[in-house]
Amino acid sequence: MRASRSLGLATHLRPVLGLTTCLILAAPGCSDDASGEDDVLGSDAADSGIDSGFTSSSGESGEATSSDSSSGSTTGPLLDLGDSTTGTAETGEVCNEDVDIVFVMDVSTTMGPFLDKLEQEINAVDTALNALNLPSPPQYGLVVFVDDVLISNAGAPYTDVNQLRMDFEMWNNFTASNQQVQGGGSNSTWPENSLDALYIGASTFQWRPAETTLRLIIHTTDDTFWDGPTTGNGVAIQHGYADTVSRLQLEQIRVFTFAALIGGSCNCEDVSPGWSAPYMGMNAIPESTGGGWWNIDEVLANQISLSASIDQAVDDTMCVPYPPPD
Ligand SMILES: [Ca+2]
Ligand SMILES: [Ca+2]
Repeated sequence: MRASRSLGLATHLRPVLGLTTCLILAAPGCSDDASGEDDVLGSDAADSGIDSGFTSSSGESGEATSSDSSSGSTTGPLLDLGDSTTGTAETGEVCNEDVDIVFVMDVSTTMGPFLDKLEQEINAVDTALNALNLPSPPQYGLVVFVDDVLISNAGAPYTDVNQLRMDFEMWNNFTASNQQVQGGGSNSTWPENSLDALYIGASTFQWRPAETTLRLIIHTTDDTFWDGPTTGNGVAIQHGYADTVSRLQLEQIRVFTFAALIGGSCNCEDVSPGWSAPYMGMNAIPESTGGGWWNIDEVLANQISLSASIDQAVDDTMCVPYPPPD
């Protein structure tokens, strides 16, 4: 069992990605080019000023209220990078991997405003990635879900970010319909099918080799999820929570989630389990996969930059070894 620790890495957001510091000597793809960049990782979440939504199981659980304006920052992702990136001398080596990002998007009706932002900011994300001088251009994928799931391009990558943006726009317009993504009827239930969507993203997208590729899922939802196998809103839900986590880990995919704390029909339900808090005794999915979590409501309130958050997810995980399964 590894010594899991949640790190509040984002005491500052870096809007422009520079050279990524390779923190681990033995990480694949590391070059020998030494750089003096000092990529400081807070060795203790308490030092960072970031409230850790993963580790707190107290009444403060998931409260992402850190807006430490004195440091000019907003809340960053809560990252769990395993236990090997802190407490050791940093090598300062420069390292680059290819980057594959699959967007796994809830397209139920309330998600329109978030998709507006994604549509507006995806080009900035792509520009920042291209500025990293990656071995080859970034590739993207798209999975959309309500109670059912659809993977775009049959799992083939988008190589043109403008095509991806047009598909974001199409699905953004779709949200107003309150329909299922495969056209099977309307959505009358609050839970959505995040798990099958994550699973299909992991299993069906044409990822490049894990040995040379940073594999990221950017997942968004503002609600809870069906835990399969079951039937939800008349749709067969295939996969359960543990099953989904195992597949993500097998494929070495990190999940970065933009999700809510409070939601449901009363707008009073705790919707954090699985995303920023444990779910039925299991770690949150971002924590289990070496990813991170942001509060979607802070993005919508312009307290967090969507594009800077995604850039930072890449910057903080590039060449960092995938955490061993719990
Ligand atoms: Ca919904
Ligand atoms: Ca539903």
